[in-house]
Amino acid sequence: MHNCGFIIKCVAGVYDVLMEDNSICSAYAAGKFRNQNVTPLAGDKVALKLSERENEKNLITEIFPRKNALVRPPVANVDTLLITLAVKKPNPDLKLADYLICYCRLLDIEPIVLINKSDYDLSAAQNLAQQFVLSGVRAFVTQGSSPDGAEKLKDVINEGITCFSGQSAVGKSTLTNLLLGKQMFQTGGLSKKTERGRHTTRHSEIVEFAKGKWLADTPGFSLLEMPELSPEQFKELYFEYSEYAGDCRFNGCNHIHEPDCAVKQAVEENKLSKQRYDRYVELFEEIKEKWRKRYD
Ligand SMILES: Nc1nc2c(ncn2[C@@H]2O[C@H](COP(=O)(O)OP(=O)(O)O)[C@@H](O)[C@H]2O)c(=O)[nH]1
Ligand SMILES: [Mg+2]
Ligand SMILES: [Zn+2]
Repeated sequence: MHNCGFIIKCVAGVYDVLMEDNSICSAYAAGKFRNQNVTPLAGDKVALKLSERENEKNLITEIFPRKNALVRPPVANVDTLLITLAVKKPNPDLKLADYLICYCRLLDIEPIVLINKSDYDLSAAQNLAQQFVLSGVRAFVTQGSSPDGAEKLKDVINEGITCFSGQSAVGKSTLTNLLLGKQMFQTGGLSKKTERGRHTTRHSEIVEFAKGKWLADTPGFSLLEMPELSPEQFKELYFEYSEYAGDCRFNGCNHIHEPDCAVKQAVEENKLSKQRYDRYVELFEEIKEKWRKRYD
């Protein structure tokens, strides 16, 4: 008998599949996946062949087409990435955030920027958030150390699957606990050992924190796992520049050294974030350099 479900957990090759009747079915991947070099992941919608006899296992027989799949955490069909920054301690790595936004757009994930530790400096947090809002990216100020914002944060996150990313110590575990309403994780970086255990590629889990909203239990989406972008690809991922690019004098304008550039004009008029534009110029040059040397 065939049935469909949604993988919510994988530990050492055993999958928990949420079935249409809300029951959870324990299942294994059919052998054919190994030959095809694919692994079912948390977040996958799958078809199962349920056991008809004792001693027989429930088998995942089909994986429905994915919109995307991350390497770490190993989760498929991610809808939202919470790019988390701190106002300070640690100082925000804004280039990392910009880069992550590019990859989100490449993978059809909505980036949402969270400026955490706002208790240190609320107006600095709001200014940082504004840079992203001017770039068409939703951004919110948060304070992991207070439970007050939890409901609002739950509301702004999309239905589907969400994952945290960002530098160490910005507050990812703290905010995860806030969303889940329980101490799922130790915070303060004291749990290196246990968290490393969770981070193995053999474990992944998504947890429902509000109706239809699922959170991956480990932060991820590291730059190391991403394909290298060509300068051309990189530029196209600044969606907020596309609406001006048609008015640049040169076709294929990179919005850097070219005269009569509508993007630079919009930056001067504060229609686009100057800070994010300055980082764009730096990142563009870095990516161009790397791309040129890619076969060395
Ligand atoms: N002042 C302040 N500290 C916070 C806030 N959120 C988290 N922290 C603290 O920052 C430290 C690192 O947080 P953690 O969640 O472990 O960061 P992670 O490495 O990103 O998972 C911990 O000591 C938290 O208690 C916040 O909004 N304000
Ligand atoms: Mg953590
Ligand atoms: Zn231009």
